[in-house]
Amino acid sequence: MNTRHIGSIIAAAWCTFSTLYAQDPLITTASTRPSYSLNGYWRYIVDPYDNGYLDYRSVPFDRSDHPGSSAYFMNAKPADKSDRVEYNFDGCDSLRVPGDWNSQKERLYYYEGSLWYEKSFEYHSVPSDRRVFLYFGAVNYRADVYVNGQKLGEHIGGFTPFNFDISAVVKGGANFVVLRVNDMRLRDGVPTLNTDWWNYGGITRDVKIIEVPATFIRSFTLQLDKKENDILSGSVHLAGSDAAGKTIAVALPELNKRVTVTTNADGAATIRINAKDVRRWSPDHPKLYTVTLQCGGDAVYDRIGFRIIETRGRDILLNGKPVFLRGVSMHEENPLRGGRAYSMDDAKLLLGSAKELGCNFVRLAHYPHNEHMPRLADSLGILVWEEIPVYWTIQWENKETFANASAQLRALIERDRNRASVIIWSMANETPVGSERMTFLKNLADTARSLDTTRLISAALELHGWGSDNVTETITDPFADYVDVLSFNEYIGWYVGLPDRCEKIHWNITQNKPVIISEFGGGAKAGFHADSLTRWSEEYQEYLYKQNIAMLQRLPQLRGMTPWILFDFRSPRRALPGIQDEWNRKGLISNDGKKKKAYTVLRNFYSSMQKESETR
Ligand code: GCB
Repeated sequence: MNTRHIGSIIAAAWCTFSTLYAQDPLITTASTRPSYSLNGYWRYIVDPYDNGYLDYRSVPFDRSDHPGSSAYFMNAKPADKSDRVEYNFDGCDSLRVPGDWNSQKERLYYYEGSLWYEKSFEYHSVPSDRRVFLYFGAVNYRADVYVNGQKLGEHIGGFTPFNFDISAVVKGGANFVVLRVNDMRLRDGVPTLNTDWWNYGGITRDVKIIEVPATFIRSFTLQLDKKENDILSGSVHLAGSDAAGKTIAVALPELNKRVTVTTNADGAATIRINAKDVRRWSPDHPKLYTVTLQCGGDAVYDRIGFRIIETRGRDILLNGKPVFLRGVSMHEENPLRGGRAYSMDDAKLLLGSAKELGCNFVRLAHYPHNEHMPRLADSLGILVWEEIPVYWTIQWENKETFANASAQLRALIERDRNRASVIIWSMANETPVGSERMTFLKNLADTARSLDTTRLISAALELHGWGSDNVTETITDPFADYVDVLSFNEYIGWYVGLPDRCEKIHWNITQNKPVIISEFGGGAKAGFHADSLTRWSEEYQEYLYKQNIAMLQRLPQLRGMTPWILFDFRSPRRALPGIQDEWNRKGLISNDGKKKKAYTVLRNFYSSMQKESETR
């Protein structure tokens, strides 16, 4: 057989193979369904050369045409243990799931590459009228998933949920799941090679098994209708072979409301419920209603708040009233424990700290955070900006990169579209103006609008030029025309001049839209005190905040801000010894929980804004 022949066989096999690898549509009703948790300790093997995945010709072992012995598959569990030539999970060390590997093992602190996870679990035999799904909250960055030695598929993107139907492979008794997780940063990835945060690898969010009837409620959404404010409108989607013509009962028991809807040929139905006596959700009254859906043997529920968010000229209106967004930016990191945040307790630390600062708004930067965050924000009454990791320099011209970004955006919207707290979908952060980037972002914004008409679109843009006088600030980015809220990052007093530069700035922002300052700030090492012109001192950062706040109050369209950032956060870009030590020090609170002087400046400003809004 000549080489060309082998190549074409491989190519043909690969095509069939990759279509098999599609994951199942996301079950957005997963969070409130009863489930069997696979959280806990998983055994692991570090595999920097990808030996468990690729043979010595770099061909994946799990490709259907691969002639290799199963003994070389990381996922194989030979009946006779001696079959396994190179690998064995027995006797391996364990990692906690959910959780990143970098913060759990010192030797994995800087590790970027492949790591294999394994967990054994007992299950019962599944009746033929039930379906079983394996659900992951998120795995950073690429996951290859195997159950009982059979590959289910792959998922790309480190911050969004996904699930696989395992009904055909799970069995009564002992089972095992194996994941190859690879967190290499990729030029064509989303995000790409360069970011200002730690690339935490691993199974970073909850893992669970969900069992449902053969036909089940895969997703539903219910919101106050933006056009008809006295109607709750939404949709429901069934999955399964028998999804057409099904009756679904939708109820809000607290208000004695109940309607039934019937699914169309695609298993979908629209919902309309009279909303006259529904109390609106707001930060002051974060009222949530239990909404239940029942279809045959399947029943789901969610806790949902109902509110209207819109813009009028330069105002952001929440339930028809202008609102000022007293915000702060945050990463999904628990600096006190170290590592990626993943739990409700972590969410309480992050959102509780924002609340204590006087915030009614947070920016969850720079990627989708775990689902506890918007759920807790719903019940605490905090408005939320969510974003996808289209950060700095994505490959704008690459169709696969777009498909990747768009898949992350879709999964985020699908997951959080019932969260009243979430008011803004952000498309990108600090991306360079250019025609390919414009098409990319415009297509993303169109995607978001096609999926959700009830929220606002934004992106963290940059300031453009200072005019001939060197102090006139403008936004000339054409993407400004496509957003509902104009947001930009500005680092006057840190990357641009000293803090007193703020006094000279003249705003010339001509767009008739509300403005949110998505970032401003500067670094300070907690406990380092000096005069207000000494960089890294708390006094410098304090002065910078005072100057910026005074400057921003002269911006007529200012309707909110999310200064950078609540806590110091880990970043490999921040090496300055004795000061940064791999922490970005722009936090208002240090990584050991100390409030810096600038914290008080912002808290006082927010408390004055809050009083002003109460007396209006
Ligand atoms: C930015 C980025 C943010 C960085 C920050 C900084 O503009 O959006 O991700 O961490 O600046 O500290 O430089």
